[in-house]
Amino acid sequence: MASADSLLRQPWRTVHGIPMVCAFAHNWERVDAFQSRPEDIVVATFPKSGTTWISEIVDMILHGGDPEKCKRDAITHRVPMLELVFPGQMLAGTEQLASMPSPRVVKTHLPVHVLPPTFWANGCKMVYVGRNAKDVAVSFYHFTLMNKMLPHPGTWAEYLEEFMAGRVAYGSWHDHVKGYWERRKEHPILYLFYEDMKEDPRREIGKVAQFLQQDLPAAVLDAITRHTSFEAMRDNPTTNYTSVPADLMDHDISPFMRKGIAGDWKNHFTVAQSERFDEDYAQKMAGTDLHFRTEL
Ligand code: PPS
Repeated sequence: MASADSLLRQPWRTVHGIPMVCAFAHNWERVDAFQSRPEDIVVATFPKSGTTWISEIVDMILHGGDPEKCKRDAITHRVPMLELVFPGQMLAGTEQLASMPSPRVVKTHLPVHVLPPTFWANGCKMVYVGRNAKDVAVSFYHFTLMNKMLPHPGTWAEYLEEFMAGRVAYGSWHDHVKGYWERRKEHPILYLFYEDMKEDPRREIGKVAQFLQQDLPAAVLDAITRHTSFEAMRDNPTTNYTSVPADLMDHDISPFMRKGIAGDWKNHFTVAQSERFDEDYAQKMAGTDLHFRTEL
């Protein structure tokens, strides 16, 4: 295994045809060979789509809306990321998960064709969150500036080209969102949208509770809604990622909990970039009935 320093700002490696964070690509057999349990709950997203938000919501639901129980540990430990590994700094996600009691909540950004087959075979419930591509691109750009496990993104204009071409971690946003959208027809996947969660968080939290067969009183739904607001999660050290070593994530460059809004892309895209993006988007999303809102 390479040393930690030699894994920072490295080019992508390729795993099952998609660009992968260099550190994560080492010993990929650990992911392919991972054994799910039927009661596992998978939280799947393209990066920067509200993964941490939905993870906290699911953990709160499973703990009856008790915020103190959810402050037992950092979100990265309560909801381990399947494919994550960084030598010397963090225990691999697969190892964290192996020692967890059920029901485990498993975070992953893997697209449908890379997710280990065991999750499909065991019929594991999945909660997918999609977020409009323009806001994802902006959020991912800022995250790539502050997260040294990823290659340096260059300028915004350069990064946007990479994003559109699917040359970012986990590959094409378009393929990712469409993959789970199609798979939900044959597998228990609750497909949510970040913009819907912003519009009416309590309504969307109710959908998650129902999907997980947790009958929660109105007061508990209210408590979960308050606890998982952007402001509450930004100020909560167990959800705001400040526990990740600073040499990996530098919040002074851009905080993990950055803005938490729908439509921030308007502050970053030029008119020309937006038009070009829309044209490319129309081609890549042609023929699907999957639609995203880019503003509220
Ligand atoms: S990661 O690294 O892929 O797991 O990141 P992820 O958690 O998917 O996405 C981070 C973005 O989600 C925003 N966020 C929230 N928005 C609204 N409400 C809540 N509670 C919330 N929690 C996190 C976070 O601010 C990132 O978006 P941007 O646009 O960068 O602010």
